[in-house]
Parts: sequence; C-alpha cells; structure tokens
Amino acid sequence: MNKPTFLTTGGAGFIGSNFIRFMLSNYKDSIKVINLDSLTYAGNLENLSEIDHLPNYRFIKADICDEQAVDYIFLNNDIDFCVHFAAESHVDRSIKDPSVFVKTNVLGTVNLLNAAKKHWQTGTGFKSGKKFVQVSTDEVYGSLGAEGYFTEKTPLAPHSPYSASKASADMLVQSYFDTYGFPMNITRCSNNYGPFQFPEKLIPLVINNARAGKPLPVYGDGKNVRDWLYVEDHARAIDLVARKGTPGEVYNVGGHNELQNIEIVKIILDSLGSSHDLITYVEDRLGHDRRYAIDASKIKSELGWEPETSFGVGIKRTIEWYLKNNGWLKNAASGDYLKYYERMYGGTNP
Ligand code: NAD
Ligand code: TDX
Repeated sequence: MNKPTFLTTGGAGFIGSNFIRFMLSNYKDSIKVINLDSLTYAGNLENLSEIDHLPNYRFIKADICDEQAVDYIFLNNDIDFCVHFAAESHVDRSIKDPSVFVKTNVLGTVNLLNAAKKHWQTGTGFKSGKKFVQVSTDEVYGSLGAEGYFTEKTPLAPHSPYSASKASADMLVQSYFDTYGFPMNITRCSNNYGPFQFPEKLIPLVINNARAGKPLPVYGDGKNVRDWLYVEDHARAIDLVARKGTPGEVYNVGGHNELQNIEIVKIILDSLGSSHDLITYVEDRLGHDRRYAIDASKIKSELGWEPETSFGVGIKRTIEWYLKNNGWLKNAASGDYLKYYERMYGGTNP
C-alpha cells in the first residue's frame, strides 16, 4: 500500500514546523511529508533541522499563489492530505499592509483548492481518502464580551484585515464542499505558543526583550484576553481532523486557558527573574479584539480531542526552550537567516 502523503503548506513557520515534527515522530516512515513554503520573513528552515534529513520528508520552495508550481506538485505526487498553514499571520502587519494578506491568505488558498480539486476529482465525485484541511483561527469570529464562547455556529465577524482574509478563505473552502462536495475541514484554533514561534508574537517577543533588558510593549490597558494552547496539542488536533473529521465540518480547537495579556507578561517576567519595571504600556492596536474564548466541545465529543498540556507546564517548557535556543531567537529576531536563503535559494522553483 502507498504511504499516505501529506502536503503541508507553510511548514517552515511556527505551527507548520511543529506539525511536521509531530507527524514524523508519531508516524515515523509510514507517511510522507512534502513541505511547500515560499520562505517569507516568517519561514525558517532551521525550524526543521531535526527532521530534514529523513527520506520521507521533502522541502519545496514555492509560493502557494504560483499556479504552475502548485499544479506541478499535485501532478507529480499522489497527495492524500493537504494541510494548509501557509499564511501571513501577524495582525499588526495586516493593519499596516492588508494587500499581501489578501493575496496569500485568500488568492493562495483558492489556488490550492483549484489544484486539489483538479487532481482529486473523478467523473462522479472525488477519490476516496483525500482531505483538505484549512488551518484557521478563532479571530474570524470577532470579539467577545466578558462572558460566552465561540462555537462553530457563531457567525463570522472578523475585525482586522488578517482575520477578514482568513474568514474569506474559510468561506471559499466551505463553498467548495457546498458546491462540489470537495472533501474539506476547517479548524479554528485559539492563540498558540511553544518553540519556534517568530519573535514578533507576544510570548517570544516578551521573552526576547526581557532577556535583553528592553521595554515590553503592552497594548492599551493590557486586559485583552486570549485563550492559549500549546502548539503540540494543536498539531494533534489537526492530525485527528485530517484523518477522522467528517467532511464539510468545522472544528474549534482551544485550550480553555484564558489569560489577560498583562498576566502573561508578568508570568514570564517572574519566571525569568526580571523586573516588572520593563512593562511599558503603549498605544492600543487599532481595532484590538477584546476577548477570544473557544468552546471546543465538538472536537472533544466527536473526535476525542482534549488539550494535554496545562499552561503551567507549557509556558515553563516554552521559556526553557527559548533560553536554551538563544541562537535561534537571536537569528530570527535579526533576520540573518533571510540573507542565508537569498544565497541558498535566490530565484529557484521546485
Ligand atoms: P507563521 O507566520 O509562523 O508561518 C507562516 C508560514 O507560511 C511561513 O513559513 C511562511 O514562509 C509561509 N508562507 C507565507 N506566505 C506564503 C506563500 N505565499 N506561499 C508559501 N508559503 C508561504 O504562521 P503560524 O503562526 O505558524 O500560523 C500558521 C497558520 O495557523 C496560519 O494559517 C494562521 O492563520 C493559523 N493560526 C495561527 C495561530 C497562532 O496562534 N499562531 C492560531 C490559529 C491559527
Ligand atoms: O507587543 C505586543 N504587545 C501586546 O500587548 C504584541 C505583539 C501583542 N500584544 C497583545 C495583542 C494581543 O491582544 O498581545 C495579544 C497577542 O498578540 P499576538 O501575539 O500578536 O497574537 P494575536 O493578535 O492574538 O494573534 C495570534 O493568535 C491568533 C496569531 O498571531 C494569529 O495568527 C492567530 O490567528
């Protein structure tokens, strides 16, 4: 029997690289993984150095918006699962420059959908065992007040250009199921944390700045609430949804671990033994969503998924990882690795 082949887009980023490591360590050589990534500022092949020598892993540098490149990959590989992480993912960047978010997150997703549809369809429907998983976010639901949770039935009400682009992509993915019967799922997850997260995001940014004795920018009053999930728990949820999720369904994924931003900052400072004087309140993010919280009861009851890593354990592990991998953090923060890619891959196609 052929080994199931996973096409992972954006696998050189934070969650994608954790997902690939998780899959190859769980399934060993019983699966194949192809990592399609264009290596934007957020893509870092160092994230995969533990597994990049494996014969059942292959990296292809390509843009998900490149029709020819994506078609070529589907034509030459019998892809069973397309797990779609590739995106512009940072809300602050989307406020400054929305266009690239529309290009990658919306048009890139449609391009992937078209290639998967073309290569997976038969005269009467779709080949069996195929699945497209759109890795999405709780931010598409908008913002909550002090009470309540997002369920899969909560209407989409995105506020930032980032979340609007993800909501648009989600609706397109859903429309391919509704229109063509295309085999898909959407996962909507809360804030992830863990190793290999680019230090523009709150947790690695705070660790990096605190270690350097630099100010820690806290937006607004610091009381915005996020639900934090350890990245490996997210990887396990995506694997389950890919293999066992009912086609056409959306699954929320969350940690039931709500914390205010200022609480997170203080936990990290205390753990590092750094002074709270570094905390610097700055102007609020435009359109800043107040609170996200996920009701993950559907994925629990249908697929038996629950988070395994408590925040106490996960944040300790995460801080230790960044301290131990100071070189990675410095490199990512300085952008040195981008110069390396230019030398290595400048202008190549798959
Ligand atoms: P990330 O920014 O760390 O990584 C994104 C990856 O996509 C990078 O490797 C980048 O090079 C690649 N990429 C970007 N544009 C591309 C293009 N045009 N073609 C090919 N590759 C491209 O992002 P992340 O935090 O790992 O998020 C991954 C996915 O999960 C995103 O779709 C995001 O919306 C979603 N998500 C993230 C979180 C979170 O907390 N980080 C939570 C829920 C959902
Ligand atoms: O310097 C900062 N100061 C600050 O107060 C940064 C970078 C963030 N914040 C606040 C803004 C948010 O309320 O911390 C919270 C978390 O911010 P980010 O790390 O930028 O994440 P967020 O905007 O919540 O979005 C993340 O989770 C959902 C990911 O970036 C998205 O890709 C994912 O969809």
